[in-house]
Amino acid sequence: MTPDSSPSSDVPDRQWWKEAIVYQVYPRSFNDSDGDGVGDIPGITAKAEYFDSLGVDVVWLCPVYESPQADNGYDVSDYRSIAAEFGTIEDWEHLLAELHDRDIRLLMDLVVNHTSDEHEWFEKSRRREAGYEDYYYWRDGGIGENGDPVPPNNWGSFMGGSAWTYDDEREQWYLHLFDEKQPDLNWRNPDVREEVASLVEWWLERGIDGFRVDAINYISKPEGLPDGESDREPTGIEVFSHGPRIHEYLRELYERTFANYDVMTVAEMADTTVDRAGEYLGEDGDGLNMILHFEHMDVDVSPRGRFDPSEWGEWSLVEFKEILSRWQTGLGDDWNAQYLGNHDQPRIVSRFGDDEAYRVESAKLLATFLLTTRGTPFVYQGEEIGMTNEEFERLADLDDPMTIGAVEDAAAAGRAGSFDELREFVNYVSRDHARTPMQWSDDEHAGFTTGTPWFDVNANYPEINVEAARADGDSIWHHYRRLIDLRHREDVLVYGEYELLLPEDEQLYAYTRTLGDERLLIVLNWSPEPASLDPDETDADLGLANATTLLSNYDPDATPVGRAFRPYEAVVFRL
Ligand code: TEU
Repeated sequence: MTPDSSPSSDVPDRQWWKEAIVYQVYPRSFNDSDGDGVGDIPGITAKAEYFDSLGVDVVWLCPVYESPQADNGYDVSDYRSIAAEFGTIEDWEHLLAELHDRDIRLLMDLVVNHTSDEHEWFEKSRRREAGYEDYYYWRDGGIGENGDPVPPNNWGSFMGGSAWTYDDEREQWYLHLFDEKQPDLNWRNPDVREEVASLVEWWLERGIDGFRVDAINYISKPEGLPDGESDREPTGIEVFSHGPRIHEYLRELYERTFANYDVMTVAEMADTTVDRAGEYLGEDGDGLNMILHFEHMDVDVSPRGRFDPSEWGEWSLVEFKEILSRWQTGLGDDWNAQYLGNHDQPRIVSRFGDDEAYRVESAKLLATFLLTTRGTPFVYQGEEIGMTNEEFERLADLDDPMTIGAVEDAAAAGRAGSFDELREFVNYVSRDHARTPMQWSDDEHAGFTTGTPWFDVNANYPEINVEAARADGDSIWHHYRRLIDLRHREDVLVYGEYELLLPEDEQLYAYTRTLGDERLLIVLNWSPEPASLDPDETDADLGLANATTLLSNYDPDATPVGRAFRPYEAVVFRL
């Protein structure tokens, strides 16, 4: 805390995880140490100094457990071991030690809505081994009008097609809300809940600092597994999301595990509103610390679902502000996570900024937004150097089963005859954009590997890479570093109240953060045209004339008071 920031008595419920900045690592695409073309744990450890120099406090590691990699590790076949291609448990222990030595904490990914079909629980379950029969959702199907077998209900999978697959060995259908290699665990079975609690405990005992909890809003399915009836996609989502016993399961898990450790828990929950969030968050909810909600991720896609190709690509700043402000102010004493991108989303500068004429300015604006709003900020690898979307020319260029499933569904529904008809849509929504290898330098393959990368490196790496960014004091990377530093120094940026100004302005996103006597004003010109801030139009008496500039993405000495904000100009003022 600096001498001029507020005394801690003004801060209710100070917590390390509220003050932390999280950096998300997608191991497969981060850094390859052994030249096999796939990122690995020693590669991540080699970048411990990198995390430290950027100033982040927590590293979130996407799944590194043993897995057939049908969904890049989100299909776990053994929760207590490390995938050979990523390293060994000793490598993982070394990573943890190297991070902890630098006061950086480690968040693991907890994927327990489903396992891999190669997990031994599933193998035993499909053989009906005693004690394992009900570990998953097994059901008999029916016979359709033409005499063919039909699945037990009409639910669709997030990866396209039906959520059910027939298993010849067990001679029954099993449920998988994601890929057919990701069967859903049956949380109704107390033995399953016991297994989950025990593996969570196992990792907590190894000294990790918390979990990001995957797709957790889907773990409770209603009695009888009724058909879905809305036109939302995938079919049935309104039935299988936030099911009837979800709070019982999460509260039980919390009391048996997280409650006994000083850890942070972040629940990934699509399809969640502010009102509902309170039921999950805090001691008076299910004990979770924060939620990765999706409302702002849905701003530019079809209301029926992100992979519906009939509507996409349009979004308005006014609506974006409305959504995010609702989350900023609507949670009462509860806390939340703040993010713009991750491994499931396109690159933020391509989606919410301008990745051509104003790539640097708009990437810095997005960083300013992320690091000056309320909630623990999550930075996804590559955002800090303004990595952009890739251009996928053919279906064969894609890797992500969700995008490929959406293309196959569109073809099956007669919406598109060829990939070409969907190319623009795919290039807008694909999760693959986030999964191209991290661009470290202008060496071959961007310094990611000395071998052949598992996924093509974006061709712009000679220009956009960490080495170049660190060498240039004006770069996006240094802007992130300065913002992280500022957030660490200013309690008001963490704990201050958020107030939106000018809600109807189509270019400016302006808000104040207030804590005791401290007040900051953040003005973001979220557009490629100049825009003026007229203090008379705002409700608050801002006293802008006496404001000082704390940070700007243009010349910091040229305070924009009395003149228009330039394209994508982003300024943090102290009032
Ligand atoms: O994502 C969850 C997920 O994909 C859905 O919750 C969401 O509804 C969907 O993306 C709609 O846009 C997590 C992981 O982050 C992702 O990488 C995995 O593929 C998925 O779970 C399955 O484990």
